[in-house]
Amino acid sequence: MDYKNIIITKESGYAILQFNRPEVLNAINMQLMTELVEALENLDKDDAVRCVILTGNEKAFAAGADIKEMADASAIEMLLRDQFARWDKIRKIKKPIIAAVSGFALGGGCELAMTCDMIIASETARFGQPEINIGVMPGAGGTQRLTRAVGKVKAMEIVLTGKIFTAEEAKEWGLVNKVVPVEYYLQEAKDLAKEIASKPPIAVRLAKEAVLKSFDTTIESGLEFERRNFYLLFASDDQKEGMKAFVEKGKPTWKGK
Ligand code: DAK
Repeated sequence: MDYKNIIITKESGYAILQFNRPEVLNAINMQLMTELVEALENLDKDDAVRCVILTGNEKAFAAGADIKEMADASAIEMLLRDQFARWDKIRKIKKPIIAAVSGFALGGGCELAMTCDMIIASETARFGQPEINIGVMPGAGGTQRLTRAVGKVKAMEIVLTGKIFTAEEAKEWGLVNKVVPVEYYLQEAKDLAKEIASKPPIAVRLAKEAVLKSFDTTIESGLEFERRNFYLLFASDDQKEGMKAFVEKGKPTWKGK
């Protein structure tokens, strides 16, 4: 595929998908979103890819949706653009996605990072939902995912003031997994991706699915869902291989079957 707004690099076991609009701090326009979703869906079908890293550059993960593209849109134009359908597709990706964030992750950029399954941040990362400062509010999950991650009072403060917060604060509030010096954030994300890529793929897929289920169900049906996925794994060759290797003190070789 010939992409203009993203760059895809494949490494052993994982892929890196880098936003490529540095001149506007990786502001997310419709074309970038279309490319991103298409690329993610293709990587999701690629057996050689077991984990995906989304990243920007040192200065910006993404400074939000492209304000210039939506500034003059009417409500009906926004509706017809149907951008939410594209954003929703990211949620359906089965492979784990790690956001490697440095610099600005604002508005839609912060929402995109939160749509990922894990976030590795550089010390220079800056998060926020500043939509309130331009007359709107978060529109791609900011009020929902942020609230689940940091709790009601913090989310209210962030969304209602639009204030930017640091990587360390994000870590302290439970939004990011790890904060490292800027020289290492991508390497840290790669190490995490490599580790996940070394695990049995079906178990990874069903475990991700079960964790995400916890966001939209009761504890009772979530536990039921988890149990079914757990039982299902006993139908995989990898379960037999993993447990046999443990008993025989060997090393398992995963088939992804
Ligand atoms: N959109 C378009 N261009 C942007 C941009 C953005 N979000 N952010 C930065 N840029 C552009 C700037 O206009 C500038 O371009 P030129 O003027 O050079 O042509 C270039 O990037 C460099 O930016 P600055 O000169 O401003 O750089 P500074 O270092 O001085 O400031 C900053 C960096 C990040 C503090 C500042 O650029 C800034 O405040 N940016 C806007 C941040 C923001 O408000 N983000 C939230 C946008 S609203 C939806 C889904 C999601 C959303 C909406 C709908 N649907 C599914 C329908 C999300 C909405 C948002 O994210």
